[in-house]
Amino acid sequence: MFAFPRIFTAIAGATVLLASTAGAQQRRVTATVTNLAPTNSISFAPLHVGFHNGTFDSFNIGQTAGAGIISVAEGGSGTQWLADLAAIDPTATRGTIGGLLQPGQSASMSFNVDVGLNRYFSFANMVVPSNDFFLGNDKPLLLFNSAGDLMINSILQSTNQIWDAGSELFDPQAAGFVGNNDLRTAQNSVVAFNFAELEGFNGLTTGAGYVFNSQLAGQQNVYRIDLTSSPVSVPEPNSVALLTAGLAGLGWMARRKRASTAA
Ligand SMILES: [Ca+2]
Ligand SMILES: [Ca+2]
Repeated sequence: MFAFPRIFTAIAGATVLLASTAGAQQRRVTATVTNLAPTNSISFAPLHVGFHNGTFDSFNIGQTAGAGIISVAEGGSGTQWLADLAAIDPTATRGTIGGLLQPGQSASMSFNVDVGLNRYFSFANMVVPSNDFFLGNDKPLLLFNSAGDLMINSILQSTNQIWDAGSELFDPQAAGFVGNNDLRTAQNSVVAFNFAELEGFNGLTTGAGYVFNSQLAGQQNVYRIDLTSSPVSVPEPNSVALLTAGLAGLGWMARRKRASTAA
């Protein structure tokens, strides 16, 4: 009388939970980032990413950058950017990949993504050295189709896609990675493409110890995000039903045993 109903209630609860997880189109998504820039050229701060429902818009070309993007571009921090994303879409999957990524280096991270809800992708990181340069997507990128399949396997970023946040004036003395990052002079401008200014850092010693040499030309690939997706393994409904029946059977046997012992 006592043990069996309690076991049954617990199993019924577990069944409901597994069924709702299976219906949520969960995928295991692995993102690998690679710095394609020449040796001694630009490095990148950790990449902040979000898989979301498409309502989060990180910034707009030709407009003043928000606090989230300014924080990424001037100091590499994703705290504000990730909080902004969570405020717009509380169901988003968010994270930060790797550490300082020097030329030739890669880093990976895996995420559980509900691709039924969160089919879009946004990313942002700081380009170093710089005062306020960053990589990021102006418009949310549609990654998954309605069946939950990954439609984009690789996101390439070239020199022509390096943004200037427009928030801090170019000044090597105040630039992250070669100067004092606590200093800044407000630029009061808007988000625009800019990689030419990076040559202004040539010959300066970076925080990683190498002497910077931009070597960058137009249309040159500098960064890649590779994406893979696989189903998250959850028990099939049939095996859940069998497990439930099996455990219920065990509970029934235990009850029988107790009953016969008592008799
Ligand atoms: Ca935008
Ligand atoms: Ca600037």
